[in-house]
Amino acid sequence: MEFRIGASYPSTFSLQSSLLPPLKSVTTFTPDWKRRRSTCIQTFSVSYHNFVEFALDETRCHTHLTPSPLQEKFSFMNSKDGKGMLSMLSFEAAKIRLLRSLIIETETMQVFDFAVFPEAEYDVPIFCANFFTSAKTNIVVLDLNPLHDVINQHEYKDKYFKSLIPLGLKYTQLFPWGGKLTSESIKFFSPIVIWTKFTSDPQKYDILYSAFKDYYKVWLEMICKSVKETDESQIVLNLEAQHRYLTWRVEKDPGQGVLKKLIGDTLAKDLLRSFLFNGVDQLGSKTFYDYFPQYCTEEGTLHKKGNIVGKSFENRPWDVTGEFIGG
Ligand code: BLA
Repeated sequence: MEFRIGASYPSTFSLQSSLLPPLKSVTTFTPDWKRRRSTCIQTFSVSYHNFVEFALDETRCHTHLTPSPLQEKFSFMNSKDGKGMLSMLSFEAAKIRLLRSLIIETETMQVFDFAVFPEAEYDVPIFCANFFTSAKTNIVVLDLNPLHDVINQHEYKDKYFKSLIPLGLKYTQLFPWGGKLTSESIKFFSPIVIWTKFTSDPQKYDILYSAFKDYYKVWLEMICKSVKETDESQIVLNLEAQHRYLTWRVEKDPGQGVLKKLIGDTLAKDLLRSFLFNGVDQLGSKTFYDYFPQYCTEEGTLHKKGNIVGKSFENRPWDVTGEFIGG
C-alpha cells in the first residue's frame, strides 16, 4: 500500500515536534503505529483503518490521489495523556478538493471521521462517514450529504438520490433511526442517511462496513460521471453550500468536546478549522450567524428574536419513497 497510515510519510511526527509541547506525554508509544494500535484498541471488535484503506483503494481504481499539503502538518498526534492517538490522512484528486480522514483510538473509544469534498464546479454531495464507538454505544452518521435542498425541491433529489432509495432502504431497515438530533442537521442529510445508534456487536460492524463500501462506491460513481459546471452562478451556489456546511460542522460538531479533552482547546480548534473542515476560512466570508441566525439568541449576541434551537425528529423523517415527512 502506497500511503499506509503513518508508514510512508517522513513527516509523520512533524506535528508532534511542532505543535505538541509536552514530550513526556508522547514517549509512551514507539513509532510503530500498529503496535500502538493493538494496545489501544484491544477491547474493540472494529478497526476503522480497514474502512479508510478500502476507500483509498477504491478511489485509486478511478482516479489518481495526490497527498494534500495538509498531510505535512496533520498526520499523527498523541492525546495529552499519552493514551490515545489520532491518525490523519488527506488527499486531493481531479474533481476532489479534499479527501480527509481522522481516526481516533483510545482505551475507551474509537472515532472515524471521513469526508470527501468535491470541487465547487461539481454539485455532487459531500461524502460523510462519522462513527463514534465506545464500550457502551455506537453513534453513526453515514450519508452523501446533499449540497442543495432535498426537502422542498425535487430537482437535486431526483438527480442524485432517486436511484439510491432502494440502497438506502436496505440499510435503514437494518439500522433503525438514532432518535432526536440537532434539528438543523436534517437539512444537511439526504433521504438515504443512516443515522443510528447501537450497542457493540461484531455483526453490526460487518453491516456497517458493507454500508460504508456500498455508499462509497455509489458516491465514486457519482463523482466520476459528474460533468464540470460552467455556469458561474451555479458554481457560486455550490461554493456557498459547501461553505455553509463547513461553517455548520466547525461550530456545531458534537465531537468538539471530546476533541478538546483529548488534545486541548488550541490543537482541537486548529484540527477542526484547518484539517477536518478545511475551507471554512477560505471558501467564503459569511459567518455562522449569517447562515444560522436562529442561533443568535442562544449565544445572546443579538436581539431575542428567532427560533429556540433544539433537538427534533424522534423518528425517521423520510418515507420509503424518499419523501420528507418531517413537517
Ligand atoms: C453525536 N454526531 C452526533 C450526533 C450527530 C452527529 C447528528 C447526534 C447528536 C446531535 O445531533 O447533537 C453527527 N451531525 C453529525 C454529522 C453532521 C451533523 C456528521 O450535523 C453533518 C452535517 N463525533 C465526531 C468526532 C467525535 C464525535 C470527531 O465527529 C469525537 C471526537 C463524537 N458525536 C460524538 C459524540 C456524540 C456525537 C460523543 C454524542 C454527543 C451527544 O449526545 O451530545
